[in-house]
Amino acid sequence: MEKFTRTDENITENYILVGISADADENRSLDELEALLDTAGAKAVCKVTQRLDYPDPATYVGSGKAHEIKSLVYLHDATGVICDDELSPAQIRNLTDILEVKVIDRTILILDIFASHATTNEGKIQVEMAQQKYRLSHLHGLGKELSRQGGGIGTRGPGETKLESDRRRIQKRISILSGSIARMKKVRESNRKKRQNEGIPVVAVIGYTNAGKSTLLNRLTGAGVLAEDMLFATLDPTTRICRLSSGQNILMTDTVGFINKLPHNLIDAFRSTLEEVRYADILLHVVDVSDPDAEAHMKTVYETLDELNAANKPVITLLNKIDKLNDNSREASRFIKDIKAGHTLCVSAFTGEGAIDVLDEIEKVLREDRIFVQMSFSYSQTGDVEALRRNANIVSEDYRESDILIEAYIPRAYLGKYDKNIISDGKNLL
Ligand SMILES: Nc1nc2c(ncn2[C@@H]2O[C@H](COP(=O)(O)OP(=O)(O)OP(=O)(O)O)[C@@H](O)[C@H]2O)c(=O)[nH]1
Ligand SMILES: [Mg+2]
Repeated sequence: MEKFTRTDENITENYILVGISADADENRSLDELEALLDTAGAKAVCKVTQRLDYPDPATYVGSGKAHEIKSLVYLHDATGVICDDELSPAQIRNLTDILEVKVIDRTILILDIFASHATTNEGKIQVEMAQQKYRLSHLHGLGKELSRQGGGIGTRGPGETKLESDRRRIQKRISILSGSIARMKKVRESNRKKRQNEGIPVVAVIGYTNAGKSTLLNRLTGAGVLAEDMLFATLDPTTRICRLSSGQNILMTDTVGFINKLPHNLIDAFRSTLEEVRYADILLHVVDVSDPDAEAHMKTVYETLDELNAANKPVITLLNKIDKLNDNSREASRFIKDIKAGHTLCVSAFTGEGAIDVLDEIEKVLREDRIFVQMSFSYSQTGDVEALRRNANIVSEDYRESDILIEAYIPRAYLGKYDKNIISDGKNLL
């Protein structure tokens, strides 16, 4: 896919970026906002940070600052102003009155990028759901913007019409979308059940956006997933099969990237897609170690996992992009510890350095997480025995008169599945 460029109108939008920070000299969040803006095809002309602990409830920045920004708008002939946090309807209204240009926020920008990157029906519906919810909760503030002609950030995705300012219509649309999302959730659940019955372990590749998740999936499985230097290139999870050196197959799933201040409506709307993470056996956490904010990114990833109730899983952290580091930083990166991860490796998904070790590490974690069990199957359950052979290390099989007695190391995750067959368990492999 080509990098997203504005095709719906032939203008480049120029924005003034506004943020608040406890430390006004360094506001890397605004650099990230600039990267998001770039991904959306617009340009940052100037960045303004005000030192504040909390946003001003009326105007986000103080009203004096807002008037300063107004002169900057004239100076740079800016199309609009974008604030680095989600604004309340009142903040949008008041700032628009002062600045007399379009005022948007980080949430609407992220929603806009998601809208233009969603390719599958499921992805599109989920993004629209988040957008409609945002519109519904910001109707008072967005009144002017919604009827504005000309489009631009915040108006892509579901067709922008005057009717969308009608609360009831938005609510009706939300209820239609909820129905579709519930149906898609059912399909996902039944697919997941099928996969669980086949007993192939699932490894979810997670991490901050642009960390190299898709590049890694491509490297390990030859998946051919779009990997680009842009934020949120991947919205729809791709799952590929991958064979470990022991011969065991695993499923690897690429996922949507996380970002600081990821809008809650988006997390909610994408919950069924993100459930893939919740039901994975192992999380492969990809970190761009060449990014000066790598550690803050890891923190954001774990906070998002918490929100998804997916925090308590074996994690293998990959310090990726080591090819971009000089020898000294390479050495230093070996000391970066991810305290939440049981295993940490340095890799380059791009050059392939360390990629083989990743598969070996997955194998090790899968083995660690196995339990020795004795099981009994009736002769009518030979299908289950067949499935067991594919995902367990069988120690012995005894075809007795009334049943088949099997001793095996099975993944801990499958204890529940074979609940009725297990006679005794307990002895760990390692
Ligand atoms: N130098 C270098 N670049 C890498 C490496 N891994 C990924 N990249 C680059 O980083 C950019 C982002 O890679 P992706 O694989 O799309 O990242 P992602 O985590 O899937 O990103 P999203 O889907 O947008 O969340 C691309 O330009 C890749 O070529 C690496 O090991 N070294
Ligand atoms: Mg990706």
